[in-house]
This record gives sequence, C-alpha cells and structure tokens, in this order.
Amino acid sequence: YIEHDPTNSHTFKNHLLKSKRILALCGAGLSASSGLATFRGAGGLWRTHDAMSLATPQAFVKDPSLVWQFYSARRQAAFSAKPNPAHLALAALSVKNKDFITVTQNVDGLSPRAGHPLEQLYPVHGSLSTIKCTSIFCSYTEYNNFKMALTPALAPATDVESLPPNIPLTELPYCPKCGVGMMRPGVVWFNETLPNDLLEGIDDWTDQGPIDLCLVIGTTGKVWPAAGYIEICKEKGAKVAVINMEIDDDPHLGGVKNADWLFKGDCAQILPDILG
Ligand code: BJW
Ligand code: ZN
Repeated sequence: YIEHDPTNSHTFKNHLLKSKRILALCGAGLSASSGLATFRGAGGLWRTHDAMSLATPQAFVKDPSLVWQFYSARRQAAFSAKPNPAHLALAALSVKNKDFITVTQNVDGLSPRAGHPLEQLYPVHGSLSTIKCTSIFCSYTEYNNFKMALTPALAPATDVESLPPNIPLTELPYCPKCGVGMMRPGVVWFNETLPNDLLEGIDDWTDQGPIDLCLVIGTTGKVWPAAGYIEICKEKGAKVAVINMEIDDDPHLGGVKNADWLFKGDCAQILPDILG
C-alpha cells in the first residue's frame, strides 16, 4: 500500500475539489509576509515586553499608557500594511464557495481589505480599527476609527524606541460621547469572552452538517476557544491541513498531531498554490 504523504499537494487538491463545507482557522502567520509581527516566537517581543503580557485587561489597568502605545504601534503597522497573496487566495475561495467560512484570530483587518466576503469571515478576537469606551454608564460604546494617531501623544514616531515611556493619563484617548470614559482597543484580551454573535454564527455553521476540510493557517493553535475549532471540525468528519512556517513536534501546534496534510513554509506562497 502507499503510505499517506502529508506533504503531497496533489492528494490535497483532489480532496479540496471534492470538499463542500470548509473551515479555515487563521492566525498571525497569515499576515507575517505583510510585515506584521506574530505573538510567539521570533517577533513576539514589543520593545522589551512579551506581546502576550500586554494583551490582558490586567495590563491595561496597571499601565494604560504602555498598553495604548503597544496598540497604537500595532494600529499604525496594520493600517500601513497590505494584504498578501494568502489573504487574496482565501478571499477568492470564499467568493467561489459560499459554504466556506474563515475564523480569524487576526485583528489587523487585512482579510476584509483583501475583499474577503464579510458574511464568511469571523474575526473572533476583534479589530484594531475598533475602539470602545471603558465606561459601563456609556454602555461601552464602540467606534470605528482608522486614525493613525488617536491623540497627539500617540503620534507615529519615526523611531519607535524613542517614544516617551509614560504618557500622562490625560493624553490618552477618551470617549467622544461621554467624555469621561477612557477608550480601549476593541480587541479580545485574555480572560475576556469572545463576541457572542460571532461564536453563535460559527456554531450554527458547524451544526449544519458534516465538514469536509479544516485549514489551519499560521497559528500556533494555543489560544482557546479558537483552537478548539480544529477538533470540532474533525468530529464532523473533516480532514485537516496545516500550513505553517514551522512544523515540528510541538504537540500544541494546532492540528499538527493528527493533520492529514502538513505544508511547511510561508502561507503567502503556499496558499495561492494549493487553493488555486
Ligand atoms: C507562519 C508564517 C508564515 C509565521 N506563513 N505561518 C481552555 C483551555 C486552556 C486555556 C483556556 C481555555 N479557555 C480559555 C482559556 C484561557 C485563554 C487561553 O487560551 N489561554 C491559553 C494561552 C492557555 N483564553 C482566553 O482567555 C480567551 N477567552 C476566553 O476563553 O473567554 C472565556 C472565559 C473568560 C473568563 C474566564 C474563563 C473563560 C480569550 C483569548 C484572547 C486572545 N487574545 C489575543 C490578543 C488579541 C488582541 C491583539 O491582537 O493584541 O489574540 S492573544 C494572541 O494569541 C492573539 C492571537 O489572535 C492569539 C493566537 O495567536 P496566533 O495567531 O496563533 O499567533 P502566534 O504568534 O502564536 O503564532 C503564529 C504562527 O504563525 C506560528 O506557528 C508561526 O510558526 C506561524 N508563521 N510566519 C505561515 N509566513
Ligand atoms: Zn463613553
């Protein structure tokens, strides 16, 4: 018999052609070739801080200036970045196949800007272009905002390292409606719940019937509940294809331990090939 070769894009393409219901789970690696930093591993440091340690409500309470500078820099990088061929390949497949949904953990807005149909996109960790009031009396009012600098103190610096370490609280962004609530990024931090409408939309889709294929793209698959969709797809019969720059024995790496296909490399090169 012929052993299944997980690097064989021919068997993958055959399965893709037969697949109707497909779910893609995306992470920071999808935007890496657009020049945006990932969270873990190389690039996971912002100045001297572990990016993960800044993505918590506790960090924001303790040092809103530091956390706002981190998100301000991330907004500026995302707004200046361009979608790459991987975003475009996913958008194109979504246009072709209305039974294909993409669950993205990315907050950079590059998938929407690649023309990804919004009704097939579930940005479960929020968006850098959303800001929200922290005041309950203001019902946590949300705004879309694409300004490079939310306040003069958060202006893009030519040399990021030279930003003042501490912006006075009064120079951080405040709510235009109530005037007293400090604004925060409209992203989902650790220990916070994911947007319920999105989770329900994904559940409705996964409950509709068997799933043929799960694409795990540029994510370590360590963050829950997003990582759990791989297992949910498998339970619904899906074959799993992992596309990642690093494929090693890390038992945590999303889906690797029982992936049917493993494509190692830059997804901006691999996706246009295997999905095209
Ligand atoms: C390439 C590439 C190239 C590079 N091509 N590939 C169950 C079990 C255990 C823990 C929990 C659990 N349920 C909840 C938890 C706690 C927690 C959690 O998961 N902890 C784990 C770390 C253990 N989860 C939560 O807190 C979540 N909330 C929740 O569950 O609410 C319910 C609840 C509330 C209260 C009490 C109890 C329950 C919320 C999680 C929110 C995560 N938020 C962040 C920040 C978002 C905002 C921002 O962007 O700043 O989301 S953290 C960060 O990690 C970000 C990412 O979306 C997320 C995932 O990271 P991702 O995308 O995988 O990036 P990397 O860097 O890890 O990986 C990049 C990959 O790409 C690598 O593999 C590279 O090799 C690869 N790559 N270049 C292809 N060119
Ligand atoms: Zn407000």
